[in-house]
Amino acid sequence: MKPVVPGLCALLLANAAGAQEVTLKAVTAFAEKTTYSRPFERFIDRVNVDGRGILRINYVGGPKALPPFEVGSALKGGVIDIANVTGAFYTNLMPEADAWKLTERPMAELRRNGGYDAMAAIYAQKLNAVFLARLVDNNPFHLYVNKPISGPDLTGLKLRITPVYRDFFQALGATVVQTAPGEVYTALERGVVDGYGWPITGVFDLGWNERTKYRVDPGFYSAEVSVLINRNSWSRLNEAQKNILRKAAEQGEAEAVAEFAAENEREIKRQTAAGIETIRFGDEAASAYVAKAYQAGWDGIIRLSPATGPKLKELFQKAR
Ligand code: 173
Repeated sequence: MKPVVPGLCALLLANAAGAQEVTLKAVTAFAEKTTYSRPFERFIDRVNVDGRGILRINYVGGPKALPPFEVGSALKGGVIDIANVTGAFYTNLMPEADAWKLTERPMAELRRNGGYDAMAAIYAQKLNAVFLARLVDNNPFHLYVNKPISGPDLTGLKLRITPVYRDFFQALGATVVQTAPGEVYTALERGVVDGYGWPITGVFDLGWNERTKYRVDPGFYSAEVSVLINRNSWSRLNEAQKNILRKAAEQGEAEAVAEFAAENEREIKRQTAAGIETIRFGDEAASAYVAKAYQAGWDGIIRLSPATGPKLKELFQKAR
């Protein structure tokens, strides 16, 4: 039947509560259908199945739609409603967001011990956002290089970074240059950089395996990618709509640790098979390397956020 009044049918078919379907605009800071967007794409699918007639996410895409380092301000300003992004990409607005990389406790514990609440307050204040779910965890970062190194001394190396690696790599003597993931391949190809920081997974997504000789072990930190929603967009939702997002968020966050445990293993084998060699430090150098990573990381957070940094450190670091 053709509706006499356009839109009337849709209105009549809307959910039992009588509310109209709400559409939320979403972007990801990582290339579509790659490692760090896939968990978010699953989140969207779940919301759109569960939310039929009530709530729909309109996925407008990745870095082609919006540069990764602009996702934070687009979310804050309400240009987009939902973002899949890592804290390092919006430190310009919220330096504390980069502290997620330093968590040594699972999110379930951080949601109980006040760690989540402390961050949520900063998200509300500085990003005008609600932190819905961490979809990536238990996924260490590594240094990848094209020149061999014999120990944790990076003097003379020029490395591609984001804020995640800046303080650590500089503390080890490296020169650093920040780029979005989309510029890494060209930087390697042209020899603009001697290596880069990146997690254990995702090296194949943009073809970097073709331009990578060595992975340095051990890894350090825990990569974080999360779903955020603009606070005004969140406030406009009714309880049924919020519950659809809460359910998919909870499910995604609960899956992350086991999912990445499996992916990390697969990816190590795949890198080896692709000819990426491992540079492995001895036990003592390895412990010193990881200790320095956390030291430099927390010093950086506390320098940028002297008021909140120490409290986050207490809540995020391993109980000692
Ligand atoms: O290296 C990066 O671009 C980065 O900071 C990051 C963070 C989380 C997941 C993947 C990459």
